[in-house]
Amino acid sequence: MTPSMSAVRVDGHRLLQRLRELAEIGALPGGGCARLALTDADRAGRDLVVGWMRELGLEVTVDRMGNVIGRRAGRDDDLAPVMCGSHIDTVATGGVYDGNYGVLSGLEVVRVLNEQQMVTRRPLAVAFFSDEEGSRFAPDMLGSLVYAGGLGVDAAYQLIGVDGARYGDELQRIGYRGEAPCPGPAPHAYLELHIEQGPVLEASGITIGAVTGVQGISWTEVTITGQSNHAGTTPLALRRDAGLAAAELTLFVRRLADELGGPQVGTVGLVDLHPNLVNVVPGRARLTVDLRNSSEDVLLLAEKGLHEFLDELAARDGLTIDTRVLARFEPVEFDLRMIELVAGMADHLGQSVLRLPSGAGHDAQMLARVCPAGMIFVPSHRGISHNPAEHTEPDDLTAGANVLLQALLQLAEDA
Ligand code: HGY
Ligand code: MN
Ligand code: MN
Repeated sequence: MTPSMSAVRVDGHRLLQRLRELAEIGALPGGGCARLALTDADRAGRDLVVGWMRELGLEVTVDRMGNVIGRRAGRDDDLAPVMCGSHIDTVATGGVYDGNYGVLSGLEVVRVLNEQQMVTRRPLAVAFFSDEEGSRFAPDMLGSLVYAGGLGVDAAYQLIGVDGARYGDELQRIGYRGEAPCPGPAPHAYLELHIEQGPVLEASGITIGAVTGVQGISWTEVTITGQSNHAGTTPLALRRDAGLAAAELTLFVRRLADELGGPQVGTVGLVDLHPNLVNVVPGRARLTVDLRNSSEDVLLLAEKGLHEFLDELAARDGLTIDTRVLARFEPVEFDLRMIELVAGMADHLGQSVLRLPSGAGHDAQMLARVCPAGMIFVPSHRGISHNPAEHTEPDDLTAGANVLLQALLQLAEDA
């Protein structure tokens, strides 16, 4: 890497400005944004970012899953590119940094290199992957999962969202059902810059996280069928109350996580009662259970405990309980070289650094199936994310983007 390359830095103000512009799409009253995958808001966000990619002279490719990759030529242009990126879809109550920060920082890197007329040995690629959140179409990280060959495109097209829409139809409707094949070509390496979304870096007073891996994820949809009945006339002993079972399941999931201890977490995020009326005993309840742990063995234990509890509940109250796996990914360890590269670059740039695992899922865990992958974290204020109050200090955003820039330049000189 030439001395001028190691001296180059991003323009943090410009990056912040881009983040603000993208945040206007799907903006929520009072802050934050909602751009659920493949909605009109997602399309508008995609169109804006693709426009920026083209302004930067990137060669833009859209693949059959709607993953978008902007490619910048290298001196040895037939070498596999070094890829960075993340996602620009959000949860329904999203902040403005989750995913967007990694994609727009990648474009800021390209912009700086264009201004400095620097050409890296390997091509560079900036990607945003479809449906990383999985809130509308489960599983999460769907676009990068298919890109990495973990699921077939045609199977992904059949996925039905929480609103009953079909993935393939919605992708067609928003005009992002591209031609490029999935699985996509394996990059030389993949580096994702992301907010931590947890409390560790801020609590430790550390600016940069060199992410060691991602914990395992287990999403289960549970459908409990009892009998709707009159709230006034039905004696307690005769009830087959799906609403009561849903409440007991929610309490059980928290107790299970407490008892397993360590990094175990458990969340019932979606509860849908039917008919959801004041004077009717609920006949049906649909819930989601999100279990996570960095140990696959303990995650399996948690899943076993869940199913045993559901069997007992069904037997006790004469309920029918059906389950459906929405997402299941084992824990992932990132490539040691990538972890040390991030830590070394943070050091080189005079930033404090901590090695830590990711509590959230990320596209990097899918790219890790096909190439050396790593992540850079910056602090989340009070550890808040998936919430409009999500915030990271501008200096931290700039520091993270400079670590990304310098690490990409190093990787792009690989033979
Ligand atoms: O669920 C997750 O961890 C990520 O936000 N998709
Ligand atoms: Mn994210
Ligand atoms: Mn997220």
